[in-house]
Order: sequence, then C-alpha cells, then structure tokens
Amino acid sequence: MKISKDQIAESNQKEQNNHRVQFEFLEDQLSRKNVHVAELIQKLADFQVAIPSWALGAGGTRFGRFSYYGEPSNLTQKIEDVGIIHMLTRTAGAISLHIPWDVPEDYTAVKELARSLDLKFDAVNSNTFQDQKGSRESYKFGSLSNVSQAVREQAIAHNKEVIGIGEKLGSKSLTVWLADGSSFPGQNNFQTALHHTENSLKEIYKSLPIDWKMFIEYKPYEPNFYSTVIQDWGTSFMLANACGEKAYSLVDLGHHLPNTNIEQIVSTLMWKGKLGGFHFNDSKFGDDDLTVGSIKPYALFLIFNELVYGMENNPQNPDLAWMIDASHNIKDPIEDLIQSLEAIQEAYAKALLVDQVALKLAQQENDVTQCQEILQGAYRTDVRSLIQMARVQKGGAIHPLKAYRELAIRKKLIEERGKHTIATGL
Ligand code: PSV
Ligand code: MN
Ligand code: MN
Repeated sequence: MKISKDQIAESNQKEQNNHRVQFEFLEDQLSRKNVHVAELIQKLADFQVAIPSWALGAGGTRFGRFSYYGEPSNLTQKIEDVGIIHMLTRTAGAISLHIPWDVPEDYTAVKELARSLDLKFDAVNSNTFQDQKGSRESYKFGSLSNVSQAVREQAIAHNKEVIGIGEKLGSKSLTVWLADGSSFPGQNNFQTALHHTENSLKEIYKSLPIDWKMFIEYKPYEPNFYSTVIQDWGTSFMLANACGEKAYSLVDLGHHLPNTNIEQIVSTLMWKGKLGGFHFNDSKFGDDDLTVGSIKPYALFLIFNELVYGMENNPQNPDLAWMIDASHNIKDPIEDLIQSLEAIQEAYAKALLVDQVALKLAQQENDVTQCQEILQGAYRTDVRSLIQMARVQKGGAIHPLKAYRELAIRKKLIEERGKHTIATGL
C-alpha cells in the first residue's frame, strides 16, 4: 500500500485556494514584524521526527486491547505504514526499531524498502523488560541492575546485539530504557542497584561504534511502583557522564512527576551538552498514552522554546534525535501519529516566532509582563498555514488527515491485511 504523488496533488488541488488566502495573510503579518518567512518554512520543512515501530498498532492497557484492524504484523508492514505517514506529512523521515520485536529477516530487502520510502533508521531500542522465549535468565527482578551477575550479563549481551543489528541497518544510536526498580520498600538496595546499572551501561558503552550515541531514558515509576533505578534526569545525566562523551540523557515527555518543569530540564541538559534525544507524547497523569499536544499544548510550546534556544545557542549540544513515543488504545494509530506530527510542528513553529532579542531585553529590564506578552504573542499565532506551506514544498499534503481519510487508506489496509491483526509492541 503506497500513496502516489498524483493522489497527493489531487487532494491539494481542492485545498489550494483556502490555503493560499490563509498563508498570504500570515505571511503579510509576519513580514511586518520582520520575520524571515522563507527561512522559517525551511526550518519546518527540515524538521524530521522518527516514528517508533511500536506506535503503529493500537496500544493496549492491562485491562485489554482492542485491535484497530489492518494493523501491521511484521516489520515490512510497519515500514510501509511509516512510509504512508511520511508521504502525507513529509515530517516522518525515520523509523525507530525495537529489538527483538523488529529483527529483520532480510536486511537488504528491509533497507531497500526504507530507501524507496525515503526513510532512515533512527535509534534502535533494546528490550530488557520482557522475557523472551527460550531465554536463560529472567528480568522479573531487573536487568542491568539485577543482583544476579548472570542476568546482568544477559542484558548487556542483548544490548550489544541490538547495536550490531542497528549497525547493519545504518542506525547511529542506541536507546536504553529500563523497567528496573522496586515495588516495595526494602526490596532493593538503592546504591547496589545503581552501581550495577552504571557498570552495565559502561560495559555496553564499550561496544558503541565510534560514530554512535547512547541515549539513557529515565522514568519515575511504572512498571515498578516504589522506585525506579533511573528515576529522573539527574540520575540519567550522572550515568551518561560516567559512561562518556557519546552517552546522553533522553527526555521523554511522559516520564515526569506531575507539574515538573520539563522546559527547565531541557534547558539545563542542553547547556551541559548532554541532551541527546527527545520522546514526544502527552498525558494527563503520567507516561505516554496520549497524542502529542492533546492535553498541554502550551507546555509543549514552552519546551520547544527552550529547545529552539538551545539549538541556536548551545553548540556544545549535538543535534537531537526526535521521536514520537505514544501508543494509546482507541484511535487509528496512523491518524494519531499525523495529529502528533502536526502538534509538534505547531509548537516548533510558534517557538521559532519568539522574538529572542526582545525577550532578552525585557528580561534584562525585569519587565515580567512584557516577557509574558512576548511568549504568549508567539503562542497565540495561528501558524497552521505556515506548516502547510512547508509540507507542500516537500511534496506533502496540505491536509494530511483529510487526505488519509479521503483516500480511504485504513479501508485498503484492512482489505490487504485483514481484520484480525495484532502488532507487536507495548
Ligand atoms: C516505557 O515507558 C516506554 O514508553 C519508554 O518510554 C521507551 O522509550 C518505550 O517504552 C520503548 O521501550
Ligand atoms: Mn520513551
Ligand atoms: Mn514511556
């Protein structure tokens, strides 16, 4: 199932007049404020976000799972789905694989398929939170932090294997997320668990190819409910420093306690040159269940404001690996990802509109009211026609979601793959 350029052109034809009127209005407004509109559009067009292979099937909860039908049940189909999203949005130019769920059978064919859809392979993700069939040791009580050396060795070996698979695909980074922790006080010796984790990560780091990065995620709870070994950005930052210069912290939006000032974390990590990756999602209470921007779009904008500031002022921080990490259980996953990409682009565009010079001046004068006016002025701008223009310039659809529905893609996927499909994933 592929979308052709002609199908997109046809869909754009219907939207063109409306789009042009809105764009010209905005272009005029922005030009009056001395904004370089063409530059802005270029930045938006260049911004690419990876899609994780596990987001393409409807997610489940421990209470059940409802299929969305026509879901991908193998790696080829997952890549095809990302191809559909990328064709429509031109913003999803990479896929992030989870091993062992996505081990390719035929590397040449998989790479060729990705190339034909203009997709790169983003970070590879290891999985030491599930026991695999036939594995010798169990991760029930942790992996890299486990009290048993044999378990730790198995988990280290798995991560090394994942690096090897990533190398064959052309990935350049490994993301480590650990479920390790404890559910009851006294279950773990905090220091021992952290010490083991640090040593295990150092061991994995030794196998990292010279041009690779290692991303270390943190998460305060779940699946363990009393403590997690890498609970917060400080712990992740400390471990990344212990490993070396190719190790970085990864911020996942859903991995914070309520009301945490995530934008400040982003800012601190970028200043220290240690923010490597970013996982987008949204939540009301915690973790990553909801579509990006569906609950706290202003918070997302404030985070992007710091990301943009960091990208412009912190050459010590490398280019970031952007990824959506959301998987919920009731929407069509492709529609959900299209909405997430739109929300990301919106927040990014609005952050690019912040007048940094005026903001600095207002900060220096302690003009608190004006500081807020500057940020909210940018946030309240309707930037949708700008994003549409960036997409159109790259051959994407003015309205990806409408086009997806008009082209009846899900119906065709169901015809092709059947109703009773189960995607591997979270
Ligand atoms: C679990 O919380 C999680 O969502 C992490 O954010 C990882 O990035 C992802 O799963 C895949 O392992
Ligand atoms: Mn994540
Ligand atoms: Mn998560």
